[in-house]
Amino acid sequence: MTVTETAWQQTACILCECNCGVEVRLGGEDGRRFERIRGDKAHPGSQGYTCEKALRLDHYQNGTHRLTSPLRRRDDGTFEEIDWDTAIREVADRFAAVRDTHGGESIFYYGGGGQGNHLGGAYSSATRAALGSRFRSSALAQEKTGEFWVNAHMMGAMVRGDFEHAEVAVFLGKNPWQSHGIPHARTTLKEIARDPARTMIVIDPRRTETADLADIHLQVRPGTDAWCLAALCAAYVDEGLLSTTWLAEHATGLDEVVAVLREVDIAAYAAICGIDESVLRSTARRIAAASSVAVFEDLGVQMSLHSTLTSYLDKLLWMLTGNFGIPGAQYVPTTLVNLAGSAVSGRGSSRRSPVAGARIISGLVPCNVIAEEILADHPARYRAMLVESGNPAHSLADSQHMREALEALELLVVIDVAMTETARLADYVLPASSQFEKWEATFFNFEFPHNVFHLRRPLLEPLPGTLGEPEIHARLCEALGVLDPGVMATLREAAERGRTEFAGAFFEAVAADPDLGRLGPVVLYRALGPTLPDGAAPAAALWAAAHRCAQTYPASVAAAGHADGEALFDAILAGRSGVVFSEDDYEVAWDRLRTDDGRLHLAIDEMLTELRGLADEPGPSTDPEYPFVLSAGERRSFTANTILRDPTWRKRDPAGALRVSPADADRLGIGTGDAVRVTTRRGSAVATADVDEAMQAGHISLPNGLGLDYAMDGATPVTTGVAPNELTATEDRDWVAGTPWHKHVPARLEPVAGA
Ligand SMILES: Nc1nc2c(c(=O)[nH]1)N[C@H]1C(S)=C(S)[C@@H](COP(=O)(O)OP(=O)(O)OC[C@H]3O[C@@H](n4cnc5c(=O)[nH]c(N)nc54)[C@H](O)[C@@H]3O)O[C@H]1N2
Ligand SMILES: Nc1nc2c(c(=O)[nH]1)N[C@H]1C(S)=C(S)[C@@H](COP(=O)(O)OP(=O)(O)OC[C@H]3O[C@@H](n4cnc5c(=O)[nH]c(N)nc54)[C@H](O)[C@@H]3O)O[C@H]1N2
Ligand code: SF4
Ligand SMILES: [Mo]
Repeated sequence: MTVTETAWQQTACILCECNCGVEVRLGGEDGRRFERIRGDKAHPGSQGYTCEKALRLDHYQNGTHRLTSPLRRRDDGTFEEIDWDTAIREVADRFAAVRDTHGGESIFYYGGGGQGNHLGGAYSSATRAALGSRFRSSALAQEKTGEFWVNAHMMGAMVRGDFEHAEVAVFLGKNPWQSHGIPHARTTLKEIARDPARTMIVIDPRRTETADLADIHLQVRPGTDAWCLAALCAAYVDEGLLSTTWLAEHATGLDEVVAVLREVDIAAYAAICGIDESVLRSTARRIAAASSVAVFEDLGVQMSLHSTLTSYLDKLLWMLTGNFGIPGAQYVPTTLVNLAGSAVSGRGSSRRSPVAGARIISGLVPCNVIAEEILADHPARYRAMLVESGNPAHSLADSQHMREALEALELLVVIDVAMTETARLADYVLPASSQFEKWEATFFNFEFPHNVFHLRRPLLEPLPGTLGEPEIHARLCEALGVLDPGVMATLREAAERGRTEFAGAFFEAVAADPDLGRLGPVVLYRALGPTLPDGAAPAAALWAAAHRCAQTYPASVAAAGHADGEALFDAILAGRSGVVFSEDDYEVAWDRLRTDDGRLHLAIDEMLTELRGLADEPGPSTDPEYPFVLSAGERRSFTANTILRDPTWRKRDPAGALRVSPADADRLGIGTGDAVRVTTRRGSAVATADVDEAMQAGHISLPNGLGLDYAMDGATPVTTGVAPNELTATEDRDWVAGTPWHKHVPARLEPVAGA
C-alpha cells in the first residue's frame, strides 16, 4: 500500500443536511474501498460527531449501482453505451431542437443536489440559461416551500433555532434523534433532557426516540397540528402570556392576530387534537415563561394537512413570546449561497406555473404539479426535462403518474451516479463522478453564531467513464455554442495574470454582454478554474459566492478573520475540514429582516382566514374505507433518502417494516414479522409488520427511501421494501404551496392470507 492509501483524508458525510466532517482511510485491493471512517475532530461544525450512518458510506462509493458510461436509450427501451463526445453533442442538439420548436420555457429542470452535493446544481444554471429554460423544481418544493412563503411574508428572511442554548426546545413533526438537522443532534438532545432547568417539547403522534427524551410530549392525533398550535397561541391570549412590550417595539399586526385567536375555542381544539386542555395550557405557560425558546418544524407538519397554516402558527408560537434575535431563540444565519432564494427576497412572488397555475415559491414549481404540467394538452406544457441528482420517479408523490409523465416527454436526460428509477426512463443517462471523486460542497450552512462552509476535496480519482457536473455543464454550454471563444480566451489570459486582473476582465465582459452573466458559473469554471490550486477548478463558482457574501455581510465575514471576499475564497480553498466564514451577534437578526419597516409581520391575511376556518372543520375527515392514517416516509436509523441503493447497508430493519400500534395489530390479528397489505386510494403494497408501542391506534408508518432496486450480482435487480410514493397521490396537497400530504395518507390494512 502506498502512503496515500493509508492516510486519513478529510471529507464529510453526505447522508443528511448536517454534513458532519469525517475522515476516511482508503484500502482494499484497488485502494478504493472506504476501509475506515471516523468523525473529523478538526471540523469546526461537527467537531468529531457522527451518527452510525456515516460508517456505511462505502455502500455509496462502491457498488454495482455505479454508472461508467453515458447511455442512450434504444427504441426497444434498452440502453447502449456511447462515448462522451457523442452524448454531449446529441443531448445539446436535442435540447436545442426542443427549444427552437417550443421555446426554452418548455425545458424543465429538476434537482441540483441532494444532502451532500450542491456544487453541480450551481453550474446547471448556465446550461439552463443557454437553453432558455425558465421553470425548475427540487425536493425543497415538496417540503419547505410553505415555510419559505410564510417566512417571506413575516420576515423576508429564513430562520433557524439555537437549540444549543435554548431553555425550551420545541420539535414539531421533527424527530432529530433519527433525522438530525441540528449540529451534533443526539448530544444536544441529551443535554437538554439532562438539565432540569431546560424543557424539551415534542409534538408528534408517535412516541419517537426524541419524544422519549422529552419533558412534554403532545402526542397529537395525526394531521391535527393546526388545531394544536392554534390552541397554544390562543392560550397565550386567554391567559395574558403575550410579550406585549416586546411586540409593540418589534412587530406589526398584533391586533389582527389577537382578534382571530380570541375566537378560538381552546377546549374544542384540544379535543380535536386529542390532548388535555390543561396540558395544552400548561405547555403554553412553559413556553411563555422561558428566557429562550427554539422551534424546529419539519416533515411531520410540512407534509401534512394545513401545512402552510401550521408553519405560520409555528412562527406565531415563538414570535408572540418574543423569541427572536436573542441567544437560544430564532436567528437568521449568514448565507454563502442562499438556498431559499427568491422566496425570501421576493415576498413569495406572484409567478405561477404555466399549466396548473400553481404558485412558484423560491423559484420552484411545486413537485406535486410537475406530472400535470407535462401531461396536460396545453401549449405551454413541459416537453423536455433535465434531471440532475434527483429521483422524481421514486421520491415525488404518485410514482405511477410521474412515470407516465416522464415517459410522455420528448426528451429526458438524467445526470446521476446510479441507474435510478428515473434514469431508467431517460433518453440519455450521463454518469457523474461520485461525491468523493470530485470537489463538492453543500449550501446547507445554517449555523450560528459561527457559520461553517466546507469545500471537500476528492479522495480518489473519478471512476473511469464518469465526469463531474461542472465539466458536464461546461461541455453542454460549449456544444450549445453560447461561449464566445474570443471572450473566453481573453478571460483565461486575465486569470493567468492574477485574480484582480481576472475580476476586472470578468466584470468588463459581463457589462459588455449581460447574457454572459447568466452563464457565469461555467465561465468561471473554464476561465478561472484552471488557475486554482490542486485542480480545484470546480470551486470556481465559489469565487463569486465568496465575494457576494463578503459584500453583503462585511462585518460577519471580517469577524471570522477574512479581510475580504478574496481572502474568504482562499480560506475556503485551503481548508480541508471546513472554515468558519462568519461570526455574528444575535442582534444581527434585526438587520437581516427584509420587511419594509424592519419589523416582524404577524398578520398574513390568507393565513388568518384559514385559521378562522378551522372552527368549522371537525378535524381531519375520515373515510370508513380507509380508516388508518399512513405516514409514508419516516426517517429511521437506516434510511438515507435514496442515496444508498445497496440494501445491505442497513444493519437493522432490513426491509423497512410497517409500524402499527399493538391495539390495531391485536384487532387485525397481526404480529411482528407478519406480511400485511396496505392499500390507499392510489395503490397497494405488501409490507412486513412491526408491532410498535410507540404508535398510536389508527396511525401506521412506512420508512422513506425504500423500494429501490439493486443488483447484488451486478445483473438482476431486486427491490427491497415498499416505495412509499406508489401509495401517494398528487392531488393531496396544500393549497398555498402545493406541498404533499405524505404523512397523512388514508389507508386500509389487512393481514395477507396464508402468510
Ligand atoms: N412519500 C414520501 N416521499 C418523500 C419523502 C417522504 O417523507 N415521504 N421525503 C422527501 C424528501 S424531504 C426529500 S429531500 C426527497 C429526497 O429524494 P431524492 O431527491 O430522490 O433523494 P436523494 O437521496 O437526495 O438522491 C438524489 C439522487 O442523487 C444521486 N446522486 C448521489 N450523488 C450524486 C452526485 O454526486 N451527482 C449526481 N448527479 N447525482 C448524485 C443519487 O443516486 C440519487 O439518485 O424525497 C422526498 N420524498
Ligand atoms: N436517518 C435519516 N435522516 C434523515 C433523512 C433520512 O432519509 N434518513 N432525510 C433527511 C431529510 S431530506 C429531511 S427533509 C429530514 C426530515 O426529518 P424529519 O421531519 O424529522 O423526518 P420524518 O421521520 O419524515 O418526520 C418526522 C416526524 O413526523 C411525525 N409525524 C407524522 N405525522 C405527523 C403529524 O400529523 N403531526 C406531527 N406533529 N408529526 C407527525 C412522524 O411520526 C415523525 O416522527 O431528515 C433528514 N435526515
Ligand atoms: S447522517 Fe449522521 S453522520 Fe451523516 S451528516 Fe447526518 S448526522 Fe452526520
Ligand atoms: Mo428533505
